Amino acid sequence: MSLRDALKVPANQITDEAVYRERRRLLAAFATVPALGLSGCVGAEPPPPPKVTLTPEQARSGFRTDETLTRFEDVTTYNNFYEFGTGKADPSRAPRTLRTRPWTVAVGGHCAKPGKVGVDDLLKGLTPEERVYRLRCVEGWSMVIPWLGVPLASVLKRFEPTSQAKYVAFTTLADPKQMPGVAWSSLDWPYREGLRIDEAMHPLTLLATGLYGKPLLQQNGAPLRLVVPWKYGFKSIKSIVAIDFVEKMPETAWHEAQPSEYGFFSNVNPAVDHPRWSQKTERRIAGTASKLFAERIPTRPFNGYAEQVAGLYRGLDLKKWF
Ligand SMILES: Nc1nc2c(c(=O)[nH]1)N[C@H]1C(S)=C(S)[C@@H](COP(=O)(O)O)O[C@H]1N2
Ligand SMILES: [Mo]
Repeated sequence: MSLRDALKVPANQITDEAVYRERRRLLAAFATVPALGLSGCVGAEPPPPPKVTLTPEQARSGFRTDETLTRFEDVTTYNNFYEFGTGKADPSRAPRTLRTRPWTVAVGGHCAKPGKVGVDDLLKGLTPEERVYRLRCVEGWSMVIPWLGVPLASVLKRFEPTSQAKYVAFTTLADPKQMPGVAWSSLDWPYREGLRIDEAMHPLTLLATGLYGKPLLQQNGAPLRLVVPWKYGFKSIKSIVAIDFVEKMPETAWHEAQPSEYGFFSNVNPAVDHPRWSQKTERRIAGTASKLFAERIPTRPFNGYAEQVAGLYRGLDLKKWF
């Protein structure tokens, strides 16, 4: 039996959040053993990222768009949040069981100042900025959303990541008392995601706390979630309780569930199809148009953010490292 199997305890037998966190940390430790077969290459790590500098003006150009915004009603009722059910309407219909205060984020791994921080302390001194970003989902729909949040980099820097911090691993709360979906085995909880350190530090990467000027609703990942606009939607992990600086590419919930369909990078790429469907076009859920009848539009490389992020992947085979 592998360590991973040994750690698989049915979610409904666990009530203590601390048990989840410990299990998550053990899983992270296990992820350093070269047996995960990411992208079909057992234990393989991609080449180190190139050094890239982006001018503030180049970065800012990514936050602005004249595209029609997705309506608040659609952003808050057509969701993916498996902790509250697998249907798009389930998260907004779920009872408001998530307690978003007090809310603690544990920051650890390769950094000089690890610690447990309350969400308000984590964000102290940072003024949320509005940034309009597209969220492009892997099943072929997209939204244009005015997010409210802080650059993830400004938060991560406080913990002083060391040179061994090559990746950042994120973990969602997994408390069946607050999240009914965690009692079902749609995914192996807790939901986990990861970014390479340069992706996490990129000025387009946002730790979002709200949208349309209001605090995040439960269904959108209250009290804080990631927004990585050039990647497929599942990278934008919700309701984060742990952030770890790690040396090896961390395992992620969707990659673990279906490695051939969900790669670690998951950069929006019309040239790389999902094994079960094309990724060349998307339906934009925006304006007053019914989402069901929205016209298909061509999907752009990096979700339209190539100017800001393509440099991060210079020399990387995007078909191999999808
Ligand atoms: N914890 C957690 N985060 C998650 C998910 C989830 O099921 N659980 N779904 C992801 C997927 S697949 C998408 S497309 C986006 C959807 O975000 P939205 O509902 O705010 O549009 O959240 C992502 N973050
Ligand atoms: Mo998604």
